[in-house]
Amino acid sequence: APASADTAQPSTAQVARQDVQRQVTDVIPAPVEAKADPKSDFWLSPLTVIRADKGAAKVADYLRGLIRPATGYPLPVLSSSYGLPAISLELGHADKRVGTEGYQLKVAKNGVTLKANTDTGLFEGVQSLRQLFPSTVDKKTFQLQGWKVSGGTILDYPRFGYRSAMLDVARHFFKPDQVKAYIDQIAQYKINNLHLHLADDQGWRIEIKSWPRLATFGGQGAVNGDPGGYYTQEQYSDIVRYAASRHITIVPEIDMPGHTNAAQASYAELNCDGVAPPMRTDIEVGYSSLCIGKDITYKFVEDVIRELAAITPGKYLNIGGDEAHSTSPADYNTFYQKVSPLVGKYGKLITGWHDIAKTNPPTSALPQYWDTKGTNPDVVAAAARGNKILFSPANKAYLDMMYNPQSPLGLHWAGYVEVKDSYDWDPSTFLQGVSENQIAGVEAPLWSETLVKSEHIEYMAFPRLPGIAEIGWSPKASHNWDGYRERLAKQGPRWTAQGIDFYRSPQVDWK
Ligand code: TNX
Repeated sequence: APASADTAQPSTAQVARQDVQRQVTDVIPAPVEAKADPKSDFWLSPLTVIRADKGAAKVADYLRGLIRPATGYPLPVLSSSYGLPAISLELGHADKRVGTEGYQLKVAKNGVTLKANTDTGLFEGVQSLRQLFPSTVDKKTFQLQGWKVSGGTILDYPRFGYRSAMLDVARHFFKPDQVKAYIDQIAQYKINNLHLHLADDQGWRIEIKSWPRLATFGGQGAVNGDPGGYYTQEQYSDIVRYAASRHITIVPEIDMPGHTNAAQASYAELNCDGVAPPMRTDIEVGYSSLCIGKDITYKFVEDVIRELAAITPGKYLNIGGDEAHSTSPADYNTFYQKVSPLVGKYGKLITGWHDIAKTNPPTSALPQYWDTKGTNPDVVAAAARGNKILFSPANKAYLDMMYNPQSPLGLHWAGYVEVKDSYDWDPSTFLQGVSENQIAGVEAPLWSETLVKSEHIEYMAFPRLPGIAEIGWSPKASHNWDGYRERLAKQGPRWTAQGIDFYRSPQVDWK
């Protein structure tokens, strides 16, 4: 017999009661200033409109796309509210302190006001606003329930301008839609760069028209003999555009002069002995090197940089540099003296793993610190010359590290990294001799030796990614594990609503 109507369908009140209450003070990353006011809750209604200043329409449409499916309300985007209750997006009227990425948010009984000086600020403000709704707002289907937005005020802006995630699409390939899904997931924590590791020993993932076999041959394989793939330049551009719509800049990496087996397998002339090695499907590192003494090597590198620069609107190209164990120190230096100027020639700035710091790169270059140690003379010297440093220490920020010895996915060369480990560190004290004003920001890299599906990405990134995002955005003074773990617990229902399969760390009392 069919269940009776009242057992099959929970009432609106039941649905609302099951949900976790999230205040403005619970937002992740923690805002600079937040004052909760339970007397100022705003209830969304079928009459609510989204009122947007000129220049705010894109963010308004994005907000509408977020909250319309679950609420089922029309939420028209209008330039005037005509006296109706409104979520109002105001551009150019914000407090000076919020700068170019910050925002001010006020949730009151009669409406919501979000102000920023740029549409990026409005976008980041929307990410905070979303978290004040019931978690079910993130479901893709209509939910019959009331929609309370928790009352209060926020004034917010980031600690660091560069907040990044990295996805290794070389060890295993992830299709454009999978990359877009990850972009949406990281955007909600105010990450503003996505570093794509596009080439490594096991796969080359970006079409280069002047060297077509890189993708058509070098893109075929993956770790374990799993299926490969590559992005056409058109697909890459589409990812770049999608990321831009989420206020995220794509930073493409071509790893060199090591991690190049896929390229060397595709073109015999890139090898000193003129013999193409076979493609590799294992996870060894450090055995490959471009041939430093051959002219064709620099023609190859220049062609790749030129084509990649032409389809990359962001200012950085990542030229790798890590684990070049088969390149002598002298050759490594020779290589970068020739390659560094090529990046500038095509209008881009250099980023790369911190190993490049020893080649005296231009001060505009951004070395990325991946080591676990608290000392590194080359990186400290680069910082002293004026290079900003990007922090992603492997024992804290690497999302591919196993959580514990039982983790079904991941590696553990840098140790086991539980949620608390990944949250409880500070880039301004991690490396002796590199302090706050010498730091560009933080990155959470996700290497994919053991990851083949989106669910694997999600399980490794959540719940650690929000912690790295908070380190990048929130004031140092607000950093506190005990408070963070309470706020993090309340994100769980949001991830469930979003269909994210996250690691339920025993360090957190999940709601
Ligand atoms: C080290 S640290 C690498 C990658 C691996 C990763 C796995 C660094 C810049 N390179 O080649 O994929 O460890 O955790």
